[in-house]
Amino acid sequence: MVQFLNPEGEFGVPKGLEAYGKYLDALTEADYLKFYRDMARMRRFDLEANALQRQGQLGLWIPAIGQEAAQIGSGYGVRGNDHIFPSYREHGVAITHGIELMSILKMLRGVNHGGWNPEETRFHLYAIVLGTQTLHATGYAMGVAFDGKVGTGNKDEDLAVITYVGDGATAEGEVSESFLFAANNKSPLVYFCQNNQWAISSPTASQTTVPLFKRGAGFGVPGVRIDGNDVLASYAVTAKHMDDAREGSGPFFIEALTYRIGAHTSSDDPTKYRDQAEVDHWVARDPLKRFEKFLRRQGVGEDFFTEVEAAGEALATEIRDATFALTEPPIENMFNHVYSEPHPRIDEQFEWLKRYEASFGEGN
Ligand SMILES: Cc1ncc(C[n+]2csc(CCOP(=O)(O)OP(=O)(O)O)c2C)c(N)n1
Repeated sequence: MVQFLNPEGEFGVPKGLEAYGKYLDALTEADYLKFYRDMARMRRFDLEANALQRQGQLGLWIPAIGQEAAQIGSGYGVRGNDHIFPSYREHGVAITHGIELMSILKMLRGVNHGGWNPEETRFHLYAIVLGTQTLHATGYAMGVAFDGKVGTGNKDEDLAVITYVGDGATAEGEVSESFLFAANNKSPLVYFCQNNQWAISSPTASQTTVPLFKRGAGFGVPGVRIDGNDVLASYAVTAKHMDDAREGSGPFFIEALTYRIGAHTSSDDPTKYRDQAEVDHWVARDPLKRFEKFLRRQGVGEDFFTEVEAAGEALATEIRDATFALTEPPIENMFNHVYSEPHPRIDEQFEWLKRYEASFGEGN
């Protein structure tokens, strides 16, 4: 397992991992502080969104507490023109790629259709149908190769694709199909699997009899396991395999061992299927605390942590105010993006809905 920071925040590059370790040599103190700021931002956003859901402001919340190192590290390992195909829990990766956080909350309140423009950010839409995003990513990566944007040596033009997938989702047929197509076409694709130990109430052991990082090997997709609670491992391993993919070495699978500390979603009660002792074990391995210990060892002072805390409170206020200010969208939005061209059946349904709404009388 690739690990550079132990749970006490002590840093070391173990023998044999130098090819990954060299990616850390290029990091400056500003990069370290950015990693911490964004991990803390992700956590504060999560806590506030959860509270907003509990107060009836959101239809659903999908917590990612505990997965900050996996997401912020890998998000920063993705560069240049690369494209990202997330599942539905990648709020931290979204932060690293400029997604407006309110657009995630609007989707979970049901006032937009989950739309942001991937062309602006290269961060594609959340995919709730498990595993489908791996096929979307494979198709995109195959297209990149057909367009001749792999392995040319032109750093401004070449690109790779990353897709995020859960441990449970690896059991879906789509993921195996994507392995086959990506390997056979030597596609520039990295799979980043956050093994957070649970697929709702199903433990990882019920999805696989071999470690997940070996799942792709029979298809020709090699893999590695990393400590997903170590932001430096997550960054370095993602950056290296994205570089390799961009240079033409084909697909690769990263299994980041982490833990979902919160519920699967706000509709789930994890106390029904897992023990508190297990949760406590992982809380003691909190990725944010581990990185804080590392930074303090590096000499980062209290002022920085105070500033980050204040920024978190400001973010929380900002998203609360913005959520309370949201208004209902016009009903035609529901019909606007079904087809690219107008369609008589859709027009008919819209007319029916308008008559139905009018039947309640003015002001209803
Ligand atoms: C094809 C499909 N089957 C079932 C579901 C219901 N479902 C939503 S999330 C989930 C568990 C997924 O677990 P995992 O892939 O480990 O990701 P995590 O939620 O832990 O991030 C299930 C079964 C779905 N969304 N899509």
